[in-house]
Amino acid sequence: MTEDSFTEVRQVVTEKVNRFLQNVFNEYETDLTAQAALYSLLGGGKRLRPLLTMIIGEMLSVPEDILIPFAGSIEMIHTYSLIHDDLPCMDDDSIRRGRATCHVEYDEATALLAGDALLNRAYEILFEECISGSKEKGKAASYIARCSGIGGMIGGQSEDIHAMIHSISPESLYSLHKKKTGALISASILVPHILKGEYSRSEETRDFLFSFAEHLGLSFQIKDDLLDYSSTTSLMGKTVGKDEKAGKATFVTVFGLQKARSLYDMEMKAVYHALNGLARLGYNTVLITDLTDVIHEREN
Ligand code: GRG
Repeated sequence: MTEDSFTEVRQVVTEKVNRFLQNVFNEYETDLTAQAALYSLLGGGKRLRPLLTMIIGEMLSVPEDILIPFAGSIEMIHTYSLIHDDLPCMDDDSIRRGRATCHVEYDEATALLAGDALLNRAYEILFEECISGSKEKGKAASYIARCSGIGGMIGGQSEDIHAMIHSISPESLYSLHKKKTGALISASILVPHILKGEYSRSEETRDFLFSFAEHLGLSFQIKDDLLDYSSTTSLMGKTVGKDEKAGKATFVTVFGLQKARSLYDMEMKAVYHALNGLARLGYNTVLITDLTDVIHEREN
């Protein structure tokens, strides 16, 4: 695959996901909370999680129309988490995805409800898929809920709120970020495999996908911490450099810059190792490798 053809695939898939997302609040056009939710949902964002779901789904030969509601719901849950994370009671941020955060553009109460609306609408979409669909759809929806909940993203966020540089062990830092950032990335990667159901190469495939997901999630967070240290607010589209000032535990503040960079390299090595494993099983990993390169090289 040439760079151009991946760029084209990325654009086409992103457009399909965006088209799905544009319509999720159609019944509520005049509702201010729905407008605030759409403001955050449609105002930028790299769409990396739905891209992971769609491209891995394609690699596993899961039909696109089955994948779309799952990919879209994951992006809705991700967006809700960003809206809530930006609230004054959490990270208190004023810029996200290159523009005013939801509570700055609207108000705190509306932003809180917009996040709630996104989460609940995501689950409504998933329930609708389960009602009309297979057992696999139920399992995939349940996995998304698990990864988003107290054992995943919310649990990680809860630990992160209280994690300060001097009181956290390296093991706890890894564990909280596997949950906070890694769990929803895992859902994006494992959902296509769950939707595919049982088949001959299933166990080995699942193991490589698990490994890919775990290391990609960790590398994603370490890179975020490295960018928070070295990038600019305009490039990132969100406020940078707050973590160190606030005494927050990040891979850079806990391990130092050099060590954080080498931990990042280690995670990325493991990511590509897992992709090689999938290629050895006979999958066409060209697109997912290209997407991984994009994630690896991201500057925001
Ligand atoms: C509030 C329940 C709750 C959870 C919040 C994910 C999260 C948990 C907070 C976000 C904090 C943060 C910036 C974490 C670093 C990794 C991360 C999730 C970055 C944002 O994801 P991108 O880069 O964002 O994919 P876009 O905007 O491109 O979708």
